[in-house]
Amino acid sequence: MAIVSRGFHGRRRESGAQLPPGQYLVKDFPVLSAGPTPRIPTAEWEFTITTETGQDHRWSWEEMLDLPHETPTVDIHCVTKWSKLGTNWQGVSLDTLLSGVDTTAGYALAYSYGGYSTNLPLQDLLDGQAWVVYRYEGGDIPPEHGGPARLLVPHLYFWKSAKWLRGIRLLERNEPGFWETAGYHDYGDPWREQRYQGD
Ligand SMILES: Nc1nc2c(c(=O)[nH]1)N[C@H]1C(S)=C(S)[C@@H](COP(=O)(O)O)O[C@H]1N2
Ligand SMILES: [Mo]
Repeated sequence: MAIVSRGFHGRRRESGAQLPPGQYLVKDFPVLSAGPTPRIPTAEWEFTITTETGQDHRWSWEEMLDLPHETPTVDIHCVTKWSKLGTNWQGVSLDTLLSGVDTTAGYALAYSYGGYSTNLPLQDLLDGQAWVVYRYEGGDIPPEHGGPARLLVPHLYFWKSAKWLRGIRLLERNEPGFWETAGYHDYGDPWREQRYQGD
């Protein structure tokens, strides 16, 4: 596993490519939402990690803001082919959130206020690859872009970065989310152009 992923990142750096295959650059920030934008007051917002044994770990807005934060600058790649380079976020690493969580789960299902969900291997949330972000370019995240807080998993297509994040369920078995059930690729690596099932 580790060897495959090291070799893969190596190849990417050697190629010098900033854009995954089939993508084009945008300067603006498109909004892609499958439904209406939910408005969640931060006083009511909470984030829950539920383990495969049913244990809940819950953070209020204040508790989330009190955790050590990071400021990732990342490129994002939407499956509809736009990419945006060098976006600046602030939030809490999933490594931090999962550090006190006792789990042997292999999979995660992120779910949102409003009903959206998306799945990914738990490993893809670890090792500095994923954050719960609550600031974008120095301000609050606008509601249409997923505020108060969204998931940010930039190494996968952006549909994996659930907006209006409500929680993450840790699962022993893979469970497809909203777009994955509708025919999108289960994993969604933009560098391998995994857009749809069978890619
Ligand atoms: N809750 C929720 N999260 C979501 C979506 C959505 O429809 N609902 N769309 C996904 C898709 S397809 C993309 S490309 C990005 C778009 O984020 P943006 O609107 O901030 O550009 O959010 C992802 N997260
Ligand atoms: Mo997307």
